[in-house]
Amino acid sequence: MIFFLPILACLLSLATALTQHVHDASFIPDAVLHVTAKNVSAGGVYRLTTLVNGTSPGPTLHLPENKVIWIRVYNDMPDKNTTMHWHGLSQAAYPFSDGTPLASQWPIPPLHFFDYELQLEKGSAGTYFYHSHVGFQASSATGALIVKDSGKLPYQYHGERIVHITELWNQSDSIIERGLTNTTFKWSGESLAFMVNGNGISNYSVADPSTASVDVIDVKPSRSYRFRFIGGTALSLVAMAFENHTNLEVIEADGSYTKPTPTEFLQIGNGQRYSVLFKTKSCKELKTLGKTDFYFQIETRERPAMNRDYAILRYSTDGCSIKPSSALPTNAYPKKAPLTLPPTVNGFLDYKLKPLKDNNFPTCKEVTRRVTINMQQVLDGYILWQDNNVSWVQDSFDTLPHLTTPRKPYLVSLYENETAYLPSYTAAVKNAGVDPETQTFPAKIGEVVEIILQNYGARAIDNETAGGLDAHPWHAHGKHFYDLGAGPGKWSADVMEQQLHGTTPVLRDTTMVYRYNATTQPNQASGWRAWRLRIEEPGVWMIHCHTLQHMIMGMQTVWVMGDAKDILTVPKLEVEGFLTYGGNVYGNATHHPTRIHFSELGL
Ligand SMILES: *[C@@H]1O[C@H](CO)[C@@H](O)[C@H](O)[C@H]1NC(C)=O
Ligand SMILES: *[C@@H]1O[C@H](CO)[C@@H](O)[C@H](O)[C@H]1NC(C)=O
Ligand SMILES: *[C@@H]1O[C@H](CO)[C@@H](O)[C@H](O)[C@H]1NC(C)=O
Ligand SMILES: *[C@@H]1O[C@H](CO)[C@@H](O)[C@H](O)[C@H]1NC(C)=O
Ligand SMILES: *[C@@H]1O[C@H](CO)[C@@H](O)[C@H](O)[C@H]1NC(C)=O
Ligand SMILES: *[C@@H]1O[C@H](CO)[C@@H](O)[C@H](O)[C@H]1NC(C)=O
Ligand SMILES: *[C@@H]1O[C@H](CO)[C@@H](O)[C@H](O)[C@H]1NC(C)=O
Ligand SMILES: *[C@@H]1O[C@H](CO)[C@@H](O)[C@H](O)[C@H]1NC(C)=O
Ligand SMILES: *[C@@H]1O[C@H](CO)[C@@H](O)[C@H](O)[C@H]1NC(C)=O
Ligand SMILES: *[C@@H]1O[C@H](CO)[C@@H](O)[C@H](O)[C@H]1NC(C)=O
Ligand SMILES: *[C@@H]1O[C@H](CO)[C@@H](O)[C@H](O)[C@H]1NC(C)=O
Ligand SMILES: *[C@@H]1O[C@H](CO)[C@@H](O)[C@H](O)[C@H]1NC(C)=O
Ligand SMILES: [Cu+2]
Repeated sequence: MIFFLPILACLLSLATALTQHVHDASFIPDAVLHVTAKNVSAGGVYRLTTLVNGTSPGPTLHLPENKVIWIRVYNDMPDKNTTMHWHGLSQAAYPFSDGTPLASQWPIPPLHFFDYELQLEKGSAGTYFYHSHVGFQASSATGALIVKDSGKLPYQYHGERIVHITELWNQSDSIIERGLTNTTFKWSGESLAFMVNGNGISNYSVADPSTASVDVIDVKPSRSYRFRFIGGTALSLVAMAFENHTNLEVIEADGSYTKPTPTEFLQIGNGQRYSVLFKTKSCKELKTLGKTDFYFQIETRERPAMNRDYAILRYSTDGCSIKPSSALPTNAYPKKAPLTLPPTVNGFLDYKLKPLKDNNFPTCKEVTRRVTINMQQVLDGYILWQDNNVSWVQDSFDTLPHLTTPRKPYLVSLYENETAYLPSYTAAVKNAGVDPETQTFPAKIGEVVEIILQNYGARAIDNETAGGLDAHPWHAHGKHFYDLGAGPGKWSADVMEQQLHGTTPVLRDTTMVYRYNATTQPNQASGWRAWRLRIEEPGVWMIHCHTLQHMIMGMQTVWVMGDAKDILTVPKLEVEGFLTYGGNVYGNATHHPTRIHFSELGL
């Protein structure tokens, strides 16, 4: 780090020269997204839904690496805040761009817009998605984000298909959020259906048959495709497979290429992505099978209720001398499930995935500090989730008045130099990694931190929830972590090292903490996962469970990586417009936003 010091000093002096740009009509963003809330029908069910450009999922973004990108996000809702998070992409050079309210930015107020300045790191080509980070909005306000390969592709294929999986709910985001944070707790219920690219059929009464139809994925015979799976579910872990197509090969996980890893099915947690090489049948094989339509079956795992949903893989038979078989219906499910999917695999693809290229995995000796995050459901008037005894939420302060989460984004507080919000590294180290004052996890640039995510049986006072366990998909913002794998019971260094032996951990941004059993004793350790992080990118980064219900109920941590001089790359005067809710970096119908371009720092 010492090498950077003279450069930083030079940048700071340069910084004062940054221009304030008015983003008037002459400013053309690379992409524009409009967030609205409308009563629309999907899967046959009407619901007040948060949409992007009028649909869920919203439009797919195809973005280049290593180039500055501006995305303008309009909050067209008259009564709701929103933000946009670029899931899996690190925006270290653009500190206000991560889309996390109360962490890295104020939310975009109703009827305002915000220009996100992004740069996608060289080597980040892969599969991502964007989603709102406010309340339950991400359940539908989301879309695929593909970072295009710049050089030669490591794998060859004829075409690509996106399989973006979300869930359907029958109540609005606000009602679900209100129920979860009320003293009179009201569970959201389980989802009504899985949606593939926005299409599916509700498992509850269909009010609008015109939208109750499954997704059709069109392919041609004798081709290879890259299927990009996006786990955009709010709540459920999902298992899925194709009928008669079991020769899948995973080639990418969370934006990093892997060596080809064969699998017959996929199990995807909320926030995870996989690319899979998929070889289609030849005309001859289709003839033998006697069909050209195949079911793609998808099922809930680790939840009390089971949804079983479908899409259809449909072959075009142009150029094949076969008659197309009678097509499968798109408006009804098969009477009997065509596939028997395996039960939960605790450790799906763990230790199997290998990075395509050396990824600078830090050895055990390089680890400078270990932080254990103990996660647990608690009942203290409210039903909440705690990480090391902290429940951290982004809103609902009127219904959760006793929570002491700061009400101002940490990045703003850091710029304002309010001591009450500056995390104390020393205090945190003495308190399981979390600074009691700010409720953040501080880390120093240059550290190699091992994070142990430890699942615990619920500490609850009623008999029904005591000892309860859930599976949790944990997601890290910022730089990706090296995934060290997982196991049952309580973490132990010996067991972990033994399991790691001879394997080559991959970089991920979301991996599963499994539960191994639905219940255990209260305060009983039941399941762990471990990560290693090279702390190299300064910023305010969230690390949280990606189950939206759990996030709303407090299952989130905020990390402050680097100290003030690492994080505050420009003088306060230049970011004044970011420091107040609705400040002048947020545009509206009558005001063009004014702001500096962090890219002019040349970081
Ligand atoms: C979203 O909608 C706006 C307005 O209709 C349009 O200008 C923009 O191109 C759309 N965005 C994408 C990514 O398609
Ligand atoms: C949404 O619209 C449908 C059809 O017009 C209507 O039946 C339903 O009550 C509306 N739902 C809400 C939540 O407004
Ligand atoms: C929007 O966010 C601001 C700042 O956090 C907050 O004061 C306000 O209550 C929020 N508004 C809504 C409608 O949630
Ligand atoms: C949502 O679905 C559940 C289960 O069928 C039902 O009890 C509830 O009334 C539905 N809520 C709304 C708002 O439709
Ligand atoms: C909390 O729940 C109670 C009972 O269901 C309800 O009357 C109240 O309106 C809810 N509060 C909020 C803020 O939603
Ligand atoms: C629909 O939901 C019910 C109740 O959870 C469940 O028993 C049934 O299997 C579901 N059906 C499908 C097709 O998912
Ligand atoms: C195709 O899949 C069905 C299950 O959907 C199975 O019954 C059948 O045996 C499979 N055919 C072949 C040739 O594998
Ligand atoms: C959490 O609180 C319990 C008591 O309620 C205490 O025993 C435990 O040490 C605390 N854990 C952490 C990590 O602060
Ligand atoms: C923050 O305030 C302290 C005094 O309270 C001062 O010593 C320090 O230089 C300030 N830091 C910045 C980045 O302004
Ligand atoms: C829990 O169960 C025990 C015995 O099964 C019973 O005595 C106790 O009253 C129950 N407590 C609650 C809060 O329901
Ligand atoms: C798993 O849960 C069942 C009840 O759901 C219980 O009987 C059993 O003891 C549990 N096993 C462990 C290892 O906790
Ligand atoms: C539009 O933005 C300007 C500048 O931030 C602000 O003064 C004005 O109140 C805003 N208008 C509305 C309707 O929010
Ligand atoms: Cu969770």
